[in-house]
Amino acid sequence: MSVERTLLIIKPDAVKAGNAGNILAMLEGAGGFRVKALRMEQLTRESAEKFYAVHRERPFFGDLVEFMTSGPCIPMVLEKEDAIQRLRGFIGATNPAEASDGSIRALYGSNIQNNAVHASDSSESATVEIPHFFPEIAVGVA
Ligand code: 3AN
Repeated sequence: MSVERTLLIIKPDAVKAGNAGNILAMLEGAGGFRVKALRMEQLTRESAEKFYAVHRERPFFGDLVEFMTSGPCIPMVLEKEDAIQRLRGFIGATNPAEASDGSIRALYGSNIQNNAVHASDSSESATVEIPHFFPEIAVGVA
C-alpha cells in the first residue's frame, strides 16, 4: 500500500444544499484525507462533457452534463495511504439508496444522479481526473 492522490468533487446538489462544509469535515476528520488542492467553480458544458466522456453513449449522459453544470461544484485533490479505494468506500455506492450507513452518499445524496460527490474509481481515472482540474498538481506523491 502506498500514499496516493485522488480526485473528489462535491457536486452542485451538495453545494446548493449547504452540505459542502459537512462533507469536507467528514473527509478530513473521520476519513483522514489530506486536502492538497481545492477550489469552487462552475463547470462549462465542454469541461463536463470531457470529464464524463466515458459515459458519452449512456442514456443519462445529457442529464448528467446538465446537472454537473447547474451550479458551482468543488473539485479537490485528496491524499492518503491507499486513497483511491478508501475514498470509494468512504463515499458509498453510486446509488445513495444502496450506499452503506454513514457514507457521504447515504447521508447527503438524493438519487443516483444527484449523489453529492464524485471520486476517481481507479488509479487510471485519477491520473486523468486530477489534471482535468489541477494541471499544476502532481498526480503521484514525491
Ligand atoms: P460513480 O460516480 O460511482 O463512479 P459512475 O461512474 O457509474 O458512478 O457514474 C458517473 C455518474 O453518472 C454518477 N455519479 C451519477 O451522477 C451518474 N449516473 C450513473 N448511473 C446513472 C443512472 N443510471 N442514471 C442517472 N445517472 C447516473
